[in-house]
Amino acid sequence: MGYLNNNTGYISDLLASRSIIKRGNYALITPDGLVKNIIPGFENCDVTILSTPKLGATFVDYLVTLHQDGGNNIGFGGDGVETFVYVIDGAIKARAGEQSFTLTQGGYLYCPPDTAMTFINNHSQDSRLFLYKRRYIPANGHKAHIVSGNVNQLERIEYEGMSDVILQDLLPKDLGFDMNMHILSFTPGASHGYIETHVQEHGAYILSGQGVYNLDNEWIPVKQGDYIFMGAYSLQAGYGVGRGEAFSYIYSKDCNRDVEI
Ligand code: UGY
Ligand code: MN
Repeated sequence: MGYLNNNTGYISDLLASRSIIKRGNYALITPDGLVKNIIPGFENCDVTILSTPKLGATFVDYLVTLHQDGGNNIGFGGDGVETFVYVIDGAIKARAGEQSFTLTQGGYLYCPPDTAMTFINNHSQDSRLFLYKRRYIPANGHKAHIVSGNVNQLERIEYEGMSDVILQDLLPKDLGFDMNMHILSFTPGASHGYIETHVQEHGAYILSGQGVYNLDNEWIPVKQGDYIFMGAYSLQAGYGVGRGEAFSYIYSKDCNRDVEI
């Protein structure tokens, strides 16, 4: 195990961190404390585990850096576990059953629970991935299927009537899917229209910009490279701040299922 950003050894400043962990409620995980995890099947990769059931999530998120020829060749997911991969930067070749895909920056692949995915970075520059898995919840008469696309080609939807907040839906609105992935982008000064309080969970990776985020009614500065877990009922909303880039994050959200009692 080692630190992800290779920032190890003697330090020249005070030990401090912006990360916050409130198990079962929310977490802000900043890049500086992230470590590399060894996971069977992941070769020549730096894998960092983010949300897990130990934090209170029903899903697992990972940040993966693939070095040359790095990847997962034995299969990630399947056997009842759905998976999703998003290319933050770089380019990979991925497979889902018999189908193969070339995914460049903004490219993504969803595999339903009966299909494991494999992927490889077959060139010399590193590629970085946001990776997700969750045990699929079936619904009678409906089925999920393989989906691949690129966010650079996706429709940009004005979010809840606000032209400076843009939503992109990465997966179909289809009852076969028990989760979706979205990207939400705020130009500086834009915000949610209200503080959300909902049963659905999110794992959000900040792709660009800076924001001030309300987590359980604490306003917290966040920026590109930070990761946020929002548990069920965790109060949440954000403002885009800064001078340039949109504050933009990719996030998962469970959907289309009743609550088990
Ligand atoms: O879809 C959502 O629940 C989303 N608006 N939540 C969020 O951005 N924290
Ligand atoms: Mn939400």
